[in-house]
Amino acid sequence: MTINKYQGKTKEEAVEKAKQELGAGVVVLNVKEIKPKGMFKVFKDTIYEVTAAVEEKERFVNPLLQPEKVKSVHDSINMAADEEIPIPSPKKERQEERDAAGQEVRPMRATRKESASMGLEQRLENLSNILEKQLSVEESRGEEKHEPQTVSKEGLPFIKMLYRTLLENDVNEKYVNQIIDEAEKVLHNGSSVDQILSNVYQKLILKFDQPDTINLSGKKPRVIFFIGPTGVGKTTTLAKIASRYKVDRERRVAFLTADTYRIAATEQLRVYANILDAPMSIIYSAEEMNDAIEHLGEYDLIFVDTAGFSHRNDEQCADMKRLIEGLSEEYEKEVYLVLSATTKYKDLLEIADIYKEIADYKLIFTKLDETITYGNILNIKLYSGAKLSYMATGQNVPDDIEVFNTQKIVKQLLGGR
Ligand SMILES: Nc1nc2c(ncn2[C@@H]2O[C@H](COP(=O)(O)OP(=O)(O)O)[C@@H](O)[C@H]2O)c(=O)[nH]1
Ligand SMILES: [Mg+2]
Repeated sequence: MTINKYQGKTKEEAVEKAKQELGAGVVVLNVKEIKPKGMFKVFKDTIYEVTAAVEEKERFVNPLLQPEKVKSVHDSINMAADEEIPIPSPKKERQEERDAAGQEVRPMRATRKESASMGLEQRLENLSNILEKQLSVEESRGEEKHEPQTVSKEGLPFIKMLYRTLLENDVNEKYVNQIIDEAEKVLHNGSSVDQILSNVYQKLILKFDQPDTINLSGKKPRVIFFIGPTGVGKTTTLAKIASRYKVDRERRVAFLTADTYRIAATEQLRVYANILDAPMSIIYSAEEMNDAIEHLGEYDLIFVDTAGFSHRNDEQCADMKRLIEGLSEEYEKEVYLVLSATTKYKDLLEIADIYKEIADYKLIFTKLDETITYGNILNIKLYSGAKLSYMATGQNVPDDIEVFNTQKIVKQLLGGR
C-alpha cells in the first residue's frame, strides 16, 4: 500500500491530486482541515489535507515471511464467538471462577474489557494522528526491511477485540477474517496497538472503496434512475439528492415517475417537484419516458422514480428492466439501488441479486439513523461489487443526505461513535 498526503483548496482538489499521482483507485483515509494560523490568517484560506492510499497487492506479501510464523499468529487468535480477552493463567482463574461462582473473577475481567474498549474509542478519535505517525514511519523504513511477524503482547487481545467489534456490528464473519488476515500480514515485529488499529482501519477503507456519486461532467441531460424495494426511501432520497444538486450546485433538475401503482406515490413526488420548481411527468412506458426526456433537453439531471416491488414479482421485475433498458441510447444513465440499512442480511443478498438482473447499479443506503450496526453496508458492497454513493440518515428533506462517508462508517464499525 502506498500512502501519501495531498493538499488543496477543497477536499475535491486534494483528492484529484491524489488520483493524478496514485491512479484512479485511490481511497481517502483521512481529511484534515488546516485552518490558517498567525497574524495574517484572515487573508489566508483554509487548506484541506487528504491522506490517500492505493493498494498494490504484490507489496502486501512479505517475501521473507515465514509461513509457520504467520500460521502461529493466526492460530493463536481463536475467534470463538463470545470469548473473553485472554486470561493470563487459565488454570488458576478457572479454579477461582468455580470457587466463587463467578462473582470474584467476572468483575475483574469486565473492567479489563471495558478499559480496552475505552482505549479503542479514544484511539479512533485520534486516528488521524496515528495515520500521520505511520506515514512518517513508512517513509523512514523504506521497503527493504522485512522482519518476521509477531505482534506485541497487548496486540493480540487488541486484534481480538477488533475482531469481536466487527462481528458485533454485523460484518459477515468471512469478511472479518479477510480484513484481520490482511492486516496481520503487514504487521511487523512489535507492532503497537495503534499500528494494528490503523492497519485494520485502512483495510476497511479500501474494502469500502471510494464512493461514486452522480457524474456531472458527462453528456446532458443525464438520466438518474432510483430503484429498490418498497418503502426503503427511494422517493425521499431522490428528492433530497435532486434538491442538493439544484440548490447547492445550481443544476437544472427534472422529475419523471414510473411509480404509477399508487396515486399517493405520484403526489408525493409532485410536492417535492413543486417545492423545487422543477417539472414532473408521469410515465407508463419506456417510450413515454423517451418522449418526455426529449422535451427536457435543456435540463442537466433527470431523476426517474420507480415503484418498489416484492422482489419475487417476476412480472414487475421484467417491466423495470424494460423501462431502464428502453432508455434511448443517446442519453447517459446512472442507476441507484436504494437499500435500507435496517433490512435483514439475507433479504439484502436476495435483493442485490434480483436487481443485478435489472441493471448495473450503485448503492444508496438509507435509514442509518434507525440502526446501530452498519456491517450490512460492507457485506452488500462486497457481495454485489457495486460502488457506494450516498447515505441517508433521517426523514428530513433535503438535509438528511450526504455522500457516503466511508471514514465515519469505518470508525463506527470499529467501535467508535
Ligand atoms: N428514519 C428514516 N426514514 C427514512 C429515511 N429515508 C426515508 N425514510 C422514510 O421512509 C418512508 C418511506 O419513504 P419513501 O421515500 O416513500 O420510500 P419509497 O417507497 O422507497 O419511495 C418515509 O416515511 C420516509 O420519510 C431515512 O434515511 N431515515
Ligand atoms: Mg416512492
